[in-house]
Amino acid sequence: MKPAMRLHFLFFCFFATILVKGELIADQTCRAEPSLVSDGGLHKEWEGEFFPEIPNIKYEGPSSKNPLAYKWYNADEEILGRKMKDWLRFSVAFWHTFRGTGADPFGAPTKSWPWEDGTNSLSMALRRMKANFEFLTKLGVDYWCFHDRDIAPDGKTLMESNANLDAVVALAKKLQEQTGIHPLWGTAQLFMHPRYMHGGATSPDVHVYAYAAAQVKKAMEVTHELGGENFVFWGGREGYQTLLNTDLKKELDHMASFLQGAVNWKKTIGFNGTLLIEPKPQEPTKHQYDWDAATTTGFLQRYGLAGEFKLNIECNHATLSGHSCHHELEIARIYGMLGNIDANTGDAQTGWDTDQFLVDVGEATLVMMTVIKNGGLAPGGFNFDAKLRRESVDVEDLFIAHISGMDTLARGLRNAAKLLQDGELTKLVEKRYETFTSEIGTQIEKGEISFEELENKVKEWGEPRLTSGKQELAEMIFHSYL
Ligand code: XUL
Ligand code: CO
Repeated sequence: MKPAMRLHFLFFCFFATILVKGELIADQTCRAEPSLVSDGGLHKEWEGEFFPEIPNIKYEGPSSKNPLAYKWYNADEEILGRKMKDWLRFSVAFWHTFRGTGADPFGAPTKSWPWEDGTNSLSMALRRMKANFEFLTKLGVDYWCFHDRDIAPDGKTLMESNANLDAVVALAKKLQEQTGIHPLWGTAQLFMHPRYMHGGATSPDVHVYAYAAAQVKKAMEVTHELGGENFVFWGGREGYQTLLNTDLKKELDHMASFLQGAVNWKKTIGFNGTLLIEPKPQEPTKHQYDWDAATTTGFLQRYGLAGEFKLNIECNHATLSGHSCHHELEIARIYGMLGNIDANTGDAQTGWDTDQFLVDVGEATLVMMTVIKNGGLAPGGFNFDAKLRRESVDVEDLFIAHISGMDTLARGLRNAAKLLQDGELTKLVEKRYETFTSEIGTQIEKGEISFEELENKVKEWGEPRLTSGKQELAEMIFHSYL
């Protein structure tokens, strides 16, 4: 690359990194120059294990001080009649765990995993996939998640990209057969490449819309080929920066046509997985169309797509939209739209998507209350859309982070099961609404009573008595279970 071009490229990297998740950009765009499919002579053979120092992670119970052991997650232990692993269905996100570099808008990558050779080559992608399966096996999880472009390098043409993807998918399939692990979900990455700067499905350029459709078509096919249980749409650049240059109605109509196209393709190829939409309010665009669970459900209903999709709720996205994760999960649950959870958390002092591993047991208990009330998540699960901090650079940190996140949710599951089984909080809530179990309450809920009849009732009853909301008692009960 000429010096001037390199400068230009670095400039792009800097801004792209600000706009999206620093790690993905840094890895796939800044470290790797576009269209890299050759080794650049850097490829070295990899012998033996990728994590020789790490044993298979086992359950040792709450008193264990071993950082490489589970204290709360006991995969085969039954809680409320179901194995913990079946409630939780943990998945590792390939993009963070194997493509995360620790780069941020102000700093270069910090991770230098021993198996990486600094290229975005096909041979590197194949080696990385082997590392992925050793990681999944040692951690003892059954699922993984991927974007098309984080498992295989972009080529110079769509067909070259597809061929790269096919080569990596063939290896992944072999490793899946050996391990019994398969994708919780796959997705198409429609936000990294400059062609998608105005969006994919909502780009004003029909050529870009077509490219996005072709990319999703292929990503759905390989997800199907690998036995993926779901397919996710996170509209990374489906939104706007200013309404002054945007035809809002056209973009929403186009997004709906695109999603309908995906539904049609799913049926054509016989893919039975669930299609999931992942709401997020902002970042990278100022306003993302899938703002939150309620907005996304409204959009799907308006376009007649609600029966074809469910939601993938990500906790850090929930807080960015001004809600709690619990709120987003409950909205999705009561609308019958809860499909999957991207497990992570944000930072109370930081206003963006920090994608941290969840360590707050209270939060995990709230999350698991919804999951239990939902009867579980299958065919969805918990995908760790979470990354190591920039400063965590040891290979064992990758394991510790996942173990910690899994233990937090497992502890949440134990707490939530006990809390719901004991029923104290449920009774408190039922009591608050008990007047609605009266004859009039039932008539209201059935829509069988008019305002006039209600007015007559008030004339008879007089002024309502003030009843306590019992918030502090509810909080006391909840916290006694943590
Ligand atoms: C972005 C995000 C994505 C999606 C998949 O914030 O969460 O990683 O989960 O594209
Ligand atoms: Co996510």
